[in-house]
Amino acid sequence: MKPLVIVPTYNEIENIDRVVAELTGLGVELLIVDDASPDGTGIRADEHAAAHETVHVLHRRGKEGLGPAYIAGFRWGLEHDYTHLIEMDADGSHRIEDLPKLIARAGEDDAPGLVIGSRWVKDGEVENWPIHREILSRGANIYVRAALGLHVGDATAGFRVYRREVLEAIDLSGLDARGYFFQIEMTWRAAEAGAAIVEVPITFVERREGVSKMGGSIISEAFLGTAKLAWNSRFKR
Ligand SMILES: Nc1nc2c(ncn2[C@@H]2O[C@H](COP(=O)(O)OP(=O)(O)OP(=O)(O)O)[C@@H](O)[C@H]2O)c(=O)[nH]1
Ligand SMILES: [Mg+2]
Repeated sequence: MKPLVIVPTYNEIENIDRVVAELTGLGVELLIVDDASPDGTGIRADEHAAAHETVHVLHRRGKEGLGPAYIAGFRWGLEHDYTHLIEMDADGSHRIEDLPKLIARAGEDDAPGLVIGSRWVKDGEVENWPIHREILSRGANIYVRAALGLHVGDATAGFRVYRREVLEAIDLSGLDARGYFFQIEMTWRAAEAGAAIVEVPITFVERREGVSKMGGSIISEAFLGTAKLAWNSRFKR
């Protein structure tokens, strides 16, 4: 197994040192995908890459959203010889102690195509989340299950491990989602590609430093995108 953790960043200067220290401490390779953060996160990332062989950086021209950043990261990972590509936020919401559990699950004999670090399965948790965030996230997942018939508790989760074969089977150029819908659509595409999807409970912690990059347009993108996906899957084939 040779996993690569992809960490998208936009203005995460308060978080970048910690996330690099945690991941290098685990001995896992990481790729920071920075969208020209005005706060200098990309410059700091380069300094880490110069100091550690296991740290890589991909610079992009400007803020384009989470989806395009991950797709660029996946492409980079697939061009190299990684066996598993992992998504993880920089802001501390995805706890480093949960990462070995996800990787271990991905490496079990049944070799799942996608392992999701899930909040909304038994033993999954959220810490310090305001009630409106919890309602929104749970509601979104009920909607996604009803609309798409996916048997996944947490389809919007952004802490996940893909086997390279699954990403190779998905047409990444056909994806243009920027926010949570990126995760929903990738879950759908992985299922369509025949990947076995398993969930591992995690504790999701509200970000402590820096500010959120997700706004209202990201929510409507997820709502409308899911409806469109459901419509197309029912009537267009
Ligand atoms: N490269 C890149 N990274 C991004 C972009 N938008 C968000 N990110 C990163 O993606 C991860 C998740 O974004 P967050 O802003 O934490 O989104 P969120 O977790 O829904 O929001 P919070 O609950 O407020 O943390 C973080 O590491 C961000 O820095 C973007 O446009 N480009
Ligand atoms: Mg976050």
